[in-house]
Amino acid sequence: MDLSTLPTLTALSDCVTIAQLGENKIVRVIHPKASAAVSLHGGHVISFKPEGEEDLIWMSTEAVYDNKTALRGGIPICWPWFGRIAAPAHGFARNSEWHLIEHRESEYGVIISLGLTDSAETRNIWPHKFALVLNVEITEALKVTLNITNTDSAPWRFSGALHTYLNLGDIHTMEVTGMGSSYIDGLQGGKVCQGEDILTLSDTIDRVYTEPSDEIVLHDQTLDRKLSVVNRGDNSAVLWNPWAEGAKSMGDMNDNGYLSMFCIESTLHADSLESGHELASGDSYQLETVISAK
Ligand code: TA6
Repeated sequence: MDLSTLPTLTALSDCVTIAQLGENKIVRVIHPKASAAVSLHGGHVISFKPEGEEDLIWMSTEAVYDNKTALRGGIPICWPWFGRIAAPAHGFARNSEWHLIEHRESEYGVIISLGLTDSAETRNIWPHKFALVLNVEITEALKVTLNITNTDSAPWRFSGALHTYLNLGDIHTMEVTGMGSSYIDGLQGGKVCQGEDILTLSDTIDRVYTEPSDEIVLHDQTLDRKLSVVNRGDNSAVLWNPWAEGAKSMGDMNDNGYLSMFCIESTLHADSLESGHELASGDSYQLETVISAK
């Protein structure tokens, strides 16, 4: 995506502007170290390009920027649950309008902070009070931290994910290491399986890896680079690619889209709302992912 062509609505500094993309408002960062873009709808990172690199983040060419639809690609914020254990799928955060709290910049890069708190609309879906702050740190690496605070008077439970779509040259020439070997297979009804230490793909995959290493590495032979993913606050890494049939079945993914994307997700996984992570009143939790090119 060429960020520089998006019309500017407001200039916040030399590096940070609010721009328009379809109906969505985008916080656009163009800094000597990296450029990036974050949609206020969804609190959704849609681009991260360190200087001299191709985008590390994949966005679907068919993504719908109508300020209503969850965006296909980027880093969807799945919260207060991951998956289809309740409706809407992956929670409501990726479909909510976030607000810009602040932006800070230095010679090393820019930090954008967005916020989302409960409203009548969110309490109608999930009856709890909360405050989310999303810090997006744009330097030579991209650090995305979701700060979750229980502002209610009683504890509640949650799960979630930073559902990153990585951009790659060709899925057939990709190898992934560091995800561990134990996984729950979403394509086999949640069967617990043991896999290889190196993952290559020739078909769809939808797995929850339950013992990932500190660093997961995607080796992209076509673009001749390695993408490093370091997650914190997670209990698993979800790896997903819909392959050709899955891509065809999605209205917002072009038929060949699956060839150039792979999801490595920082996930706090739970099988149900009831078995999610408990957060006491007044307490906070952080879910994080750090992505860089080597
Ligand atoms: O994270 C993997 C997954 O849960 C898959 O099962 C797949 O459906 C994907 O997310 C995309 O979900 P979405 O609701 O965005 O279509």
